[in-house]
Amino acid sequence: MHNREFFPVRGVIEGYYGTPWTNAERLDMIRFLGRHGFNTYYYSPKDDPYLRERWQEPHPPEALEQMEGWMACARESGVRFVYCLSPGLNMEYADDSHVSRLLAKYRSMYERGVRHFALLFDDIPLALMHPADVSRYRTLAQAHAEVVLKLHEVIDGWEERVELTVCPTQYHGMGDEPYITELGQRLPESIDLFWTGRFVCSPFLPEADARFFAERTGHKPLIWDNYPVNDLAMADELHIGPLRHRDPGLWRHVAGYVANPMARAESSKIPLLTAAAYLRDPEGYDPALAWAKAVEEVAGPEDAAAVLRFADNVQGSFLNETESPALLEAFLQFRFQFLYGDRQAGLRMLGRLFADMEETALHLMERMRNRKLAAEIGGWVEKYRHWAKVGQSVTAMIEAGTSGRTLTAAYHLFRLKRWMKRTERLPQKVCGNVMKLFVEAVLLELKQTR
Ligand code: LTM
Repeated sequence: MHNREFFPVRGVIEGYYGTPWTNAERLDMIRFLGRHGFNTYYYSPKDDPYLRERWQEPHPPEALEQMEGWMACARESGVRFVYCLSPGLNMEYADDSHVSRLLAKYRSMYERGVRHFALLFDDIPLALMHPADVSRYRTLAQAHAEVVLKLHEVIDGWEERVELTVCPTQYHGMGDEPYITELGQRLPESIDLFWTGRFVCSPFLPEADARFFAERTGHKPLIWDNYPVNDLAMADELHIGPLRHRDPGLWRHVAGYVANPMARAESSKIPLLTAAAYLRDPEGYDPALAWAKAVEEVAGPEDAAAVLRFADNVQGSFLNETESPALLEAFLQFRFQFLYGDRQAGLRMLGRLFADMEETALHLMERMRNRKLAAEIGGWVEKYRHWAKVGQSVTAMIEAGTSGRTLTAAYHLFRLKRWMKRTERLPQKVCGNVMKLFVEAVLLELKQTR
């Protein structure tokens, strides 16, 4: 089957908290999306105040000028540009002047050429807050449906065809919660509803969940996948691992798939390329294979192996609990060699492992050709280099200790503790708990054999 037939909407929503992409990054990303089979880009950074807190005010002229550039770039790239507003922080739904201002803002963008709009009600209270709303509506869903339907009726009468997508306030869960069921049932099927799966960040997106959501709400969900985004509580994680655990048959029950990326635009391209592979062929999608290709494309063939070696240690996320699998396997092999096999061979292997780790870190920091990628992942690579130093101190300590050089062993123990302290001060999540547990196990062993 040709790729275009699986997911009608294949998009990216710039929908994270944090510094929005720069003008150049956004233009580059829109072109990248067009080249890789995506067909939609949603402009919705949480930190553009003119989309949220100050939704009633016009965008400053320079911002509008840039926006026209994004729209032109999207047209040339075969990508739909979707203009999103999130008025829910302070909108009074019962106030007709608020609804009129909302319409006026959409209309002003229509006049600039936008034909795809979204109204986002995420991350606001799941309750009516303004006294006038409380007295007019029975439920929040009723208020939201009224605003959406008014908007829909007006934009439906505009000269050219316009599409509207809505993000409900309850955008995660099963679809049978009172708010979302009511909202879905009040809105026509032609309006897509965003849904992030059972959770805000869903480790799995099963086909059956999407089907259930569609049955309860009357809308095939438009997946808003909160991967690779790493904002707020996830800020210390670097999400450059592949997309995982999205059912091969998901496409049967959804209106489309939209990924929320990281503020780090260049690094986001790696997981986004794996998402592109999934969208092209969900049934045949192989995360490891797609990942290797994605890294090669973004980092370039000369640096791909180093990026993959490093990236193996930053895979921990809500999508993947396995931390540093290659490192863990090496430690298990070392333990076996040290206790039951050739002790010296085990130590040599450990020495090589940590020397390679440091060399990989230096390669990425100093010699990687994609300098933008190097700058974006730099903090994590630095932590990886710190772990290499910890590992080198552990190895030297074991070597000295097991050959009776007690003073040297004590010196390396001192160095180890210093590197551990420095490393643990760095907030980035690298190697999960694998290095720390290895060091603790060695220190415990040392204590017991004293
Ligand atoms: O997921 C949705 C619909 N809204 C927000 C996003 O803006 C945010 O980026 C993600 C991840 O923190 N979580 C949300 O709730």
